[in-house]
Amino acid sequence: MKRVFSGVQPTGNIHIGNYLGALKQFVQLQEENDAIYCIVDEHAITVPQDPKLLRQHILDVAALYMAVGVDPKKAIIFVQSDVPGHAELNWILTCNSYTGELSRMTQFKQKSKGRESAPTGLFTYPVLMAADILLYDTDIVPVGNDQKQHIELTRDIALRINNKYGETFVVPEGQFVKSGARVMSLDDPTSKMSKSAENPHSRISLLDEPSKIKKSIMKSTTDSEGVIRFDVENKPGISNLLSIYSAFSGETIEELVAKYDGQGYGTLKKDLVEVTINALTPVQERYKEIRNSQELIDVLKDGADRANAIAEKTMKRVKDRFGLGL
Ligand code: AQP
Repeated sequence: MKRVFSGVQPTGNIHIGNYLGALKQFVQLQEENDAIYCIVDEHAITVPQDPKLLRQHILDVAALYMAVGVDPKKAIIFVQSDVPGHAELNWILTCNSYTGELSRMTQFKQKSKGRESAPTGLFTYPVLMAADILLYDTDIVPVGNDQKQHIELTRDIALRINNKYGETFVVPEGQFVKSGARVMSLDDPTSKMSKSAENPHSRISLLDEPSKIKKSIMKSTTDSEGVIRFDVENKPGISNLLSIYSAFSGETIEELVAKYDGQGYGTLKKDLVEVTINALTPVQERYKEIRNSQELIDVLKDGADRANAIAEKTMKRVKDRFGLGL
């Protein structure tokens, strides 16, 4: 059995990019692996958060994990800050990473753009992510394409420490889906769909009402050519809609292009609205049952206990290698 680990930040409502890029894989991978899924609240505070809202979002994300099909009988579900090992290992890894490699992280460059001075947490965020992964001797990390660079950094840090201190960490691999690994923004298909983007019509959240889903898709940015074909460079909007459609329906891009041959963008968008609503309705129903239940709290408490037991073993090994403590 392989160990699978991944996480989502409780920075807002999960959108279809998070779902198609990461969560859908969480559900598939829990079947034949030893899966651990985290709500990474310590990552969320790299940018200012309203404390009351953050607590709500932690529970929202946990309920959405279960609503999309993550099963607490098959996978551990827990909140990052309930396991102190994340912050502890983060420091040890920070002492073994370099400002040069962290400066090259594109996500940091984007999030700190235009600022003279950025929060240190935003800069060292990829090291905390490395700690999250290495703490659990992870083999596979299911994530969206935007995390590729961070997985590479995690591997570099793990190999660096293994070479210097002897075998300490399992060196993990990222796992990316074919369709939906990078869902783009609906209003600007050259940038990725994001929870924190200002325009709510740039994304579809898993909890959006059908009327909102319809509006966001129907007004999504396309082009003036009027031909439905997959061409990310010249037709990023239509290509994005085709990718989302394919990821939800299971039809290949080629099948979709043939199906819509000679038809207008309006028809494609209308059908995509239906496909999306059909995919999200059962998730929303299950979410309503779970969100305010005691079951959710019990799952997170039990998950934290089980995650802690694994993390403590790793920390003991790491401290031994580094000569820390008694
Ligand atoms: N647009 C996307 N397409 C495919 N996968 C995506 N992911 C994020 N955006 C897309 C994947 O979702 C998982 C959880 O992401 P996260 O919450 O940890 O952080 P993020 O990548 O920073 O996501 P957002 O939505 O853009 O959040 P904000 O706006 O708060 O920064 C990851 O596996 C990620 O790859």
